[in-house]
Amino acid sequence: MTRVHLITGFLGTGKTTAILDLLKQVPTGEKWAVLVNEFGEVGVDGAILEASGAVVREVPGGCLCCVSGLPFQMGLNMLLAKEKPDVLLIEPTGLGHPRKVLQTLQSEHYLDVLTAGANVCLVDPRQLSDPRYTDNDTFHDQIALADILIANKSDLCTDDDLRRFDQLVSASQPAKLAAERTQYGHIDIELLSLSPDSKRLALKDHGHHHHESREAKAPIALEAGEQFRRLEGHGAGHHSLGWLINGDWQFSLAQLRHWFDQLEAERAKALINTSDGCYVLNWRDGVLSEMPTRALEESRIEIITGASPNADTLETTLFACRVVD
Ligand SMILES: Nc1nc2c(ncn2[C@@H]2O[C@H](COP(=O)(O)OP(=O)(O)O)[C@@H](O)[C@H]2O)c(=O)[nH]1
Ligand SMILES: [Mg+2]
Repeated sequence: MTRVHLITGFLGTGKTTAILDLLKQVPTGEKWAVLVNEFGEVGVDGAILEASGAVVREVPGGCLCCVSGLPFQMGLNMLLAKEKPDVLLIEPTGLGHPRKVLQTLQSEHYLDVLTAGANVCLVDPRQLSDPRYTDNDTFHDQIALADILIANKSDLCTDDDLRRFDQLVSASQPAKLAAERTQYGHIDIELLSLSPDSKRLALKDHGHHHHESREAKAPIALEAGEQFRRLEGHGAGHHSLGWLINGDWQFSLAQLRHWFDQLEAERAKALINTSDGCYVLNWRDGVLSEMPTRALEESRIEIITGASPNADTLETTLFACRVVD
């Protein structure tokens, strides 16, 4: 039996960071795997997790709850059959609704292979006073369905932000199994051994507006000789714009920083080959974080915006950051 945990949280709250940290705590002899679903078409998180050596399966393009179910189930079935992990962590897109995923995992089909572990929701407490989040049903449902609530990014929070988080926890019905403040997604692996409350899934639906139906596709890669591919998508009131770029292309890190500085978006991330080496670039609320990573076969960039992005302009300015010798 594989114990499965959903790691939820809105865009950029620190889900991938938390998973990377949990994987470092896995006791020797145990096998943990990750299934990651991204809103964008290009898929960056899967590659970030893979670069850390984790067993990963990726379902890009859409929200797990709305993709017709099949690509998700196929991804899940293949991962379970091939890897037989002791524990499976699922990172749904920050725009995704967890209920359908939980229902699928608890369906008859998986009775013999999966046991429900505690579900974790990461919250950036600063968002608790921001109507962009507090007016969003998915935001509330992610919190309601979680067994464990984590206040991440506490280094960036004011006392008021943290107080709002504490109030949220004490007002939660049924009570949360655990609630913690943390930074950089650090969660004690022991917390995941807590048994979840099976009644939580029966909670009233906050009124999930089904996103436009989108097919999740298999993870994509460039064809031999292909230089780049641009991929666009939309759903849940958001747009995704991304590029897969031949790994031979090198970008100037300084110029990329400038490009991100000019960016107007909800979220952006990249795995990219630069003249200073390969990097994971993570952009959120105007702040860019940089982390060196191993050599890449191809670069991947993904932007999520509210309004429809000007893809041609963004592409021209992005490609102008390329170092051509
Ligand atoms: N300052 C600060 N940054 C964080 C913390 N946790 C994560 N981050 C950064 O937030 C960005 C988004 O994190 P990520 O794990 O990709 O979020 P996800 O979209 O929920 O998977 C990354 O640049 C992280 O390094 C934290 O506790 N404090
Ligand atoms: Mg992520």
